[in-house]
Amino acid sequence: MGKALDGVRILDFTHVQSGPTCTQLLAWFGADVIKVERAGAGDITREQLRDIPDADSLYFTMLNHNKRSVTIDTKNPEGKLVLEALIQKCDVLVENFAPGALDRMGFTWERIQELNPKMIVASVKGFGPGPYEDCKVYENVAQCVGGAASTTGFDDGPPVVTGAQIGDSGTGLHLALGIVTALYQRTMTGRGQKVLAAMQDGVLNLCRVKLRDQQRLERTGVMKEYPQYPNGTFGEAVPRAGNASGGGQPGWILKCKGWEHDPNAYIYFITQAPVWVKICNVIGKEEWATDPEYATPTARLPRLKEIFAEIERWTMTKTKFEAMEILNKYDIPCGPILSMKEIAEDDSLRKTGTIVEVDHPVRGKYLTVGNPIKLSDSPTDVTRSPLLGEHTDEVMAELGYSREQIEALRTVGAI
Ligand code: CAO
Repeated sequence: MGKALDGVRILDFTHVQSGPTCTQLLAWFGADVIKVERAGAGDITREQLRDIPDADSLYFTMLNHNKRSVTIDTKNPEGKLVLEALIQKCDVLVENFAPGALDRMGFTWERIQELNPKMIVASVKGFGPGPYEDCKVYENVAQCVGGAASTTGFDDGPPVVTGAQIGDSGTGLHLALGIVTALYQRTMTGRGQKVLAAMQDGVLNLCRVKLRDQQRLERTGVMKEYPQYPNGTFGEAVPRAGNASGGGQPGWILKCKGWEHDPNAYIYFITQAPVWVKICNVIGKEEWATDPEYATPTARLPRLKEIFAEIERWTMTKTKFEAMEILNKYDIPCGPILSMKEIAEDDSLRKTGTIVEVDHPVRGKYLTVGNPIKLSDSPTDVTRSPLLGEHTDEVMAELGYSREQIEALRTVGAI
């Protein structure tokens, strides 16, 4: 079966996490992704957080599947010519260098357009145009400036960053959407364009509901579904809401059997209004179903702490999986807190290709997260990440270089 992006060639000038997640997705959808790396060194993550000496790290391998790797010194005049040939041959250039790095290399938007007017140039940057546009940015910085950290954690503690890489992988995902959209527009205009995904913007997009709450707070001075209500105080900005649900369905994380020893023996429990009577029956508080102090969502809001404490008395008598099984029978929304170990061992995630085992010639077998987006006509086959420069000769030959020319470029350090 063909792939959705068959025939699309990507010049992948990305490194670390944000850019590579974007081009990995495009590769999974069938694009030919040619990763250009610094000769002799490669993407810095190849050697970061190594668990096996001299083998590409999991950090690198898990972000660079299904790509080809060529090494080019793009500051070498002859290396620049190779890059120019690649620009002429590709549809999209994706980069996430520090602001200005591509220009300093001599590849301004204007120069790229001269070489290939159909080229789409897609960039991840920390910030969009403005006072911080020249700043370098990493994941947690993006979480802090995009509104995630100030709204995550507990009210009596400091801001907290999340384990989900919403700044890096989240922005990579935004950029991938921008790229396929620009490719679609190109089918009508015949022109390339610039695509920018700023990490601050990507995080803020994912924190949209918190900007909603900021405005609700300014209008009413209180947000009744937040744990600060009814006894705490609200300040001027959206407070950290602990484990409260984001919307109008109150939820909280509750202890389950074994919580004293297992840091993940917890379940997320949502007191969804339509199943309130079932919740009362399951936890043995049948009287709450008709008691006017508990029977309606509005009546429950000031009592959520007490209600969750009562539900927890029930969840603590079950393991998180037992609780999940019982609650699911009644359509009560809930979810066990799964550890990474449990996720890695989950059969259903392996069956769907969301967790995949990959073999690598140097490091051997390892687990990775496969394509989370499933297309019925474009299935994903996850293949291992390339070794540094593994495809340099192959790609150079495709660009029309002879064996002698390739050797000569290698001798001068251009590739
Ligand atoms: N040949 C020769 N030189 C190369 C090259 C190649 N193949 N590939 C890259 N380089 C050079 C660039 O030309 C640039 O040199 P100059 O600084 O002299 O212009 C340099 O390598 C690129 O460096 P950088 O500044 O991008 O890298 P850094 O490690 O200092 O910074 C990062 C890393 C991530 C902070 C920065 O790239 C950045 O802010 N990127 C945008 C935001 C982003 O994606 N952040 C997420 C990173 S993942 O957490």
